[in-house]
Amino acid sequence: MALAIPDSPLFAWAQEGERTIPWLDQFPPPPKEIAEEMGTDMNLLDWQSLDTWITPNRKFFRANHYKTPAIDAKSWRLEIGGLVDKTRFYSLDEIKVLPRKDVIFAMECSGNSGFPWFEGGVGNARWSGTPLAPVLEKAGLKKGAIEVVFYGADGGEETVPYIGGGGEKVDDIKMKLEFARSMSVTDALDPANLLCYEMNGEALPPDYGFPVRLIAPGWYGVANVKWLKRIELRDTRFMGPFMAQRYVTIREEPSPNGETHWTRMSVSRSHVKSIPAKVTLKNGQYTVHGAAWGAPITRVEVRFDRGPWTAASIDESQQYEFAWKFWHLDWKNPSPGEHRITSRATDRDGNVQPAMDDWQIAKKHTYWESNGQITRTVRI
Ligand SMILES: Nc1nc2c(c(=O)[nH]1)N[C@H]1C(S)=C(S)[C@@H](COP(=O)(O)O)O[C@H]1N2
Ligand SMILES: [Mo]
Repeated sequence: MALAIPDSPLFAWAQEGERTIPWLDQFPPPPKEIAEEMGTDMNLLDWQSLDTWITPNRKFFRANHYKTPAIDAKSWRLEIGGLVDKTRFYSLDEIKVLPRKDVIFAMECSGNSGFPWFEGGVGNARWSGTPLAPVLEKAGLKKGAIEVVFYGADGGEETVPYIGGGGEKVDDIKMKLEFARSMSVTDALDPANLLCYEMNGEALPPDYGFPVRLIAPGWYGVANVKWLKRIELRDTRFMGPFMAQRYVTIREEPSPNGETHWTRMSVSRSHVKSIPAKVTLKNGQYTVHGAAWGAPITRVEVRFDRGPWTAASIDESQQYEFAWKFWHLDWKNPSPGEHRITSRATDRDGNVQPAMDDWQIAKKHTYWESNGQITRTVRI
């Protein structure tokens, strides 16, 4: 199933003769240590210069926890093992001859908006590969298999505290760490998941997972394991650090009887989100442009300062469940001076993007899954 690529400037973005009014609150660049730790600069999206609906590969953000592994496509094999009838190794050519499928998916890092410098950790690309489910089914899932673990070829060494049953530290264990994430068998068999080998019609570039990565539409970036090397079926839940330590959302959740439950959940599916991307001026008309993603979007509203919420126009010319949507709103006769612009999106299930002081965000104690409403400031 091939899709026509709608990558031309769309829906009144980047029109001739328009001027972008710069935000007063520009995001600072990522701190140097972060860029160094990541082994690559993160190449974050610049919202004000965004002018295509598809994010070109050279403008797509990067999030690497270790060095990008050098992989020789000829000798590379993907292992499907563990609780399967027969362990199988696929070469890249063997994957490429399987049925091909495309998905346009706006992938966001779950840390996006969790730090002041981090607002450009999202991009909308066309990913191509072969559906994962038939590959798993062909391997023959053994009775008792409940978990699918995806291992990347990257990793490092880590000293892991060994905590006893009483919460006491027993020892430090130095272990070899492979980047890995898991899903339940049910989630892994979702027909949307791809063993992906192309990004916007090119072979996956090295930093983006060459030769094959998992693409899990509807999940935060971290679930989309790059440089896949092994897929393993297990009969117990997987507790690797990228599931159970480093990407964990700690939140106080209200319950119907008025109690508060503290929860510690592994980052998984993404949530409804939007951002005012830029304000433009053309022939005396101010327009706010933005994007919305994280779940299928049905409504976007904008407010100026503390004014009422006003519905924005959503570009419905692109109907893709997992893609982002662009929206805009003409801003009639803004008064001179500083103004604050906030957007909020609503998804197909009726979930509304929370305000920063709603409990979902205010009672969240870790920076992941920061889908609160974003406010930007501009001077007219
Ligand atoms: N093997 C591997 N896969 C990975 C990562 C990683 O460090 N190693 N980073 C994850 C995170 S946190 C994100 S946000 C996305 C980023 O994908 P991108 O670099 O293609 O934008 O990849 C995910 N997959
Ligand atoms: Mo991420």
